[in-house]
Amino acid sequence: MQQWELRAAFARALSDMYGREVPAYTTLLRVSAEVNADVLAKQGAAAQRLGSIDRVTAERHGAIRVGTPEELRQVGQIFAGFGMHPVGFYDLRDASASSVPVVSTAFRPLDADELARNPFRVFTSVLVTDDRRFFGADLQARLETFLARRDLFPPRVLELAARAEAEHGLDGSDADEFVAGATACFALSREPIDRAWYDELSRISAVAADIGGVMSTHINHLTPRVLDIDELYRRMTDLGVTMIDEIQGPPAWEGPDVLLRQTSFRALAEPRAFTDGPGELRVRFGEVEARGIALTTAGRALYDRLLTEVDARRAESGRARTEVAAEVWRENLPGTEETLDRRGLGAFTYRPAPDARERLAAAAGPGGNSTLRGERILDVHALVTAGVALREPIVYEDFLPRSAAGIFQSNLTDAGARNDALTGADRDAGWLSDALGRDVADPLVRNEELTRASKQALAEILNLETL
Ligand code: OOG
Ligand code: NI
Repeated sequence: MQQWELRAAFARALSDMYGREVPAYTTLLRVSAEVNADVLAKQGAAAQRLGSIDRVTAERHGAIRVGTPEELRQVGQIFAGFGMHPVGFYDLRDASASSVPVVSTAFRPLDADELARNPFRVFTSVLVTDDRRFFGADLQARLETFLARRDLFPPRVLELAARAEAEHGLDGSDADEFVAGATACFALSREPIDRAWYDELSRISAVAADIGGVMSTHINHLTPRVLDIDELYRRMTDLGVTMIDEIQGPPAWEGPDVLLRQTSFRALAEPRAFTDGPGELRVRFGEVEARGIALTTAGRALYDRLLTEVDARRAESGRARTEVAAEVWRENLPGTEETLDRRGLGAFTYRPAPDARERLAAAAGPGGNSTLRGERILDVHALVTAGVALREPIVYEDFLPRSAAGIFQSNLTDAGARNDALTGADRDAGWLSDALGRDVADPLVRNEELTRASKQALAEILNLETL
């Protein structure tokens, strides 16, 4: 089995397991599929502008949380076996008003063809045990001692993962063993939980307890992709599922969808064993997302400015976030893909139209095929306008720190305790890379590479010097 087949099998196995563990997830999958079918019927080809319906239907992201740099390194090895690489650095400690003492990355395929085959990604967080805003020295020591005693990932699974990575796949029974073994690492454990220890951590942060209060990790949620998240939200609410207050990320508006919109609901309490008898915990939830066009560095900077603007106007007027955001969006964001691209805000690739050379020759002026209507071709937009090249949006394959913090936060019962008078611990993408022993890719740089490579290929096919 090639890595993408392993990855697809892993995503399916996790989905089957999560469906058995969390029944509301199955409802979410059904409603998502219904919404997607309706959008496809109504919009036809336009519905598949940001991915084929097959990709979108199979698409999931999961979330897991680990406790130590060593656990992070091991899980990075497992994901590498599935062709999933660390992309992006998210610091949720500062993105949230609640107590969320973690930093995160997402493991996902990097290459466009790998993403098209199966884009499975896992948002992965690691506890920051030395952050004094959350953990005093004594608690930190006990937490680290507890974490050092656990083995989340069996050596055999790690060995198969390393082989899958080195050989870009695995044969027959090894492949099955790897998928089953890796999936089992993320099942909810039946091992009894020490209630006093769990409660002590819960008082600081429910997330800390979920990670450091138990001897195992588990898949925390598994998120399908939907083509109309506003409709999904309405339908789930109609079914009696209490969703969080609003959809996170960009507002609903008439222009192009950019980045990522997400919403979630709290899962039911699940029975868990405790050392002093049976009990229950409510730690998992359901989430759904709609993906839009990725932004460039300039587009992302604009997005971040718009968030600040939305906050400011809300503080002034007390109006609802969604309403204010739609207004700010209309004032500042281009209403079409073309302008998003021309203003350098959206991330796109370009490919030759089916009869690109003929079209270029037909449109070319007297200076030969490096001119179009008498002007030298210097930018790709002229080629798109002349129908020589086709513009294709790059899908946003990553996450948003504010939304992630919102998802964490809205599924917690209380804010926990943090002392902002004390200093935190330094964490950045470099720290993550060192812990993982792998480069953490920067999604903005990655998309720039995709854009540049597509322009270069186009220039070569059309015999142009450069674009
Ligand atoms: C991760 C929360 C972030 C998302 O989609 O933004 C996330 C977690 O709960 O562990 O999954
Ligand atoms: Ni999520």
